[in-house]
Amino acid sequence: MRLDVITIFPEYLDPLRHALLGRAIERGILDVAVHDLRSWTHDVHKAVDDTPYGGGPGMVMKPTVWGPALDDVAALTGPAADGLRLDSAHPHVAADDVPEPDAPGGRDDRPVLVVPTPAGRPFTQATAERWATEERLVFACGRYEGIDQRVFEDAGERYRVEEVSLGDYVLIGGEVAVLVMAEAVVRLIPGVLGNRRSHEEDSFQDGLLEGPSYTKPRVWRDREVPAVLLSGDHAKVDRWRRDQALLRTAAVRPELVEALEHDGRLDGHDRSVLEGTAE
Ligand code: 6GU
Repeated sequence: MRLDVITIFPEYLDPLRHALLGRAIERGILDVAVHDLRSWTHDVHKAVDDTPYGGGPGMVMKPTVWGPALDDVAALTGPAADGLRLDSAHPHVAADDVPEPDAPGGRDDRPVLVVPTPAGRPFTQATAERWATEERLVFACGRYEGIDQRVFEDAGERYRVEEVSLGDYVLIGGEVAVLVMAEAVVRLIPGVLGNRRSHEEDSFQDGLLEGPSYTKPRVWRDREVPAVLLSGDHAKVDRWRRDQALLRTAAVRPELVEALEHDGRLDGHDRSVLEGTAE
């Protein structure tokens, strides 16, 4: 997978090269290129924003800067060619070879353009799973009051544009959101996590939050590890873990349990655990 990030604060994205993501880069599973939006400015002040039409506070990022930046990153031309690693092939769509959005039979190979914004659709584990199978993800980090809307209408010719939000709060810009989303996506790529089972048992994988975990010592400050975990009975351990997951989810995210009930994904035992009548 190749990730491109366009931002006016390239140094904000340095953590992408550390830890888990850094290891994926070293092992050739992941390529990351961070592009300074100011490379596409045309004036001596390198202006990326201007006052909003219709008035009001703040500034809006300029389509005349974002448009060429997105063109070049899609095609890996101009200033965007710099980040290209020549030792690995990255299939991409040439500017004069744009596929139809719903080409019948053919897979849509336009990159996904992710636009982090509190006004977007919620980013969830399902989003991360969907993006984890993509060849290319391009992230457009806006600051100030956002980016001129025509940029995204126009980019629809070269990208599958998705405006997404991390939650119901406001960040200053998209950079930190990109770090969050990149980590959620990259850890799902096969070979990135050492232990394959470790994401099959994640929170959200089965619609539930994960229950508690324990390690040695068996007794710590007079607190014992639950006996079932020492029983060696794997079926009993699995059942206990699901019970704990159900109880935690019902306590902190009751709407997730309601969704499972609605989808017919709770059995009789699950219900008796939630009602407190299980033996
Ligand atoms: Cl994805 N971006 C920004 N700028 N603010 C946010 C957000 C994203 N999600 C919540 N607030």
